[in-house]
Amino acid sequence: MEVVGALVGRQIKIIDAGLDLGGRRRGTGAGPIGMRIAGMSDNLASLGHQVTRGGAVDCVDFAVSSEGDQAAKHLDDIVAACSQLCDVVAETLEAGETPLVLGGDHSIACGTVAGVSKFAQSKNQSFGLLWFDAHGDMNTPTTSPTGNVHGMPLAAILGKAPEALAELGASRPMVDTAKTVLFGIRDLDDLERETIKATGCRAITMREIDVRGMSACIDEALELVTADSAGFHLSFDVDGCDPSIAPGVGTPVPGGTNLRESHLLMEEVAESQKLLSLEFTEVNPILDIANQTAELAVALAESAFGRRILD
Ligand SMILES: [Mn+2]
Repeated sequence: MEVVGALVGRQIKIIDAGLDLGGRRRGTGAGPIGMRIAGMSDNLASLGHQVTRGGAVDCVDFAVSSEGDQAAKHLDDIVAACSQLCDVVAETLEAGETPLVLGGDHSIACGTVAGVSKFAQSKNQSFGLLWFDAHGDMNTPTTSPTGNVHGMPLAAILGKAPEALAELGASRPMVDTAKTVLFGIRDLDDLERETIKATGCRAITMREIDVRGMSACIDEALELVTADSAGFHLSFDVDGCDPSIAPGVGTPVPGGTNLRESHLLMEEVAESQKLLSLEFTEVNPILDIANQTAELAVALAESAFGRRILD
């Protein structure tokens, strides 16, 4: 498989996935609009990429979606959106383009990663997954204190549950656990902690980042997700950043990465030249301050797609 990680001249397809059912908090549905207004397309194009619109995934409106199973609320409508997103992402990669998915709450990652897995399998290759987040997103319907599906996507991707999401990919788990890295976590539920340990994926906490430094942690993470793989998907939950720079999120947790640390991650992602696909999740313009969080996402996307301070 050809690696589509060039610093210039990439074909980037922006796909809107404005889902708000997974967090059961309205506003993330407007995330794609916020990032669009903040200049996502034009700013990436100015770096020398060709940027196109890939349309929007159908997301059932919160007002008409039924909760269904209380252990995994709105699951049916979330699965429908993720299934559609999976197909779009796989087709985009197949066409030699880079999917840039604009969320939407983090449950959309089940669709994105499922799509990457289908593409990778068709090429007989493996891929890595870098999951940037304040949370573990590793609850299951059994362990979740809320039944909110946006706290479960990584559990589904790694083959556990909810069942209907775990089955969306080309294989189960969708991605090799040894090539999966959780990055920036600082807020876990008790039972979720056990699930993270049981899966055996690498989990780099904010404490570890404090002790070892951001640069060393990024190096290790990128080594794991790129080792013997076609490339990696970066699932970027903006709540992984400190709320002082990313206030527009539904579940802010103090103590996240600061502005330069966040950019350093993206700059190193660009340097790796192994970024297959990228998504931004949990941007909530309704909770934001003058679109600051969407603007942060756009600036971070620029770094991930090759913007440099010098030269
Ligand atoms: Mn998340």
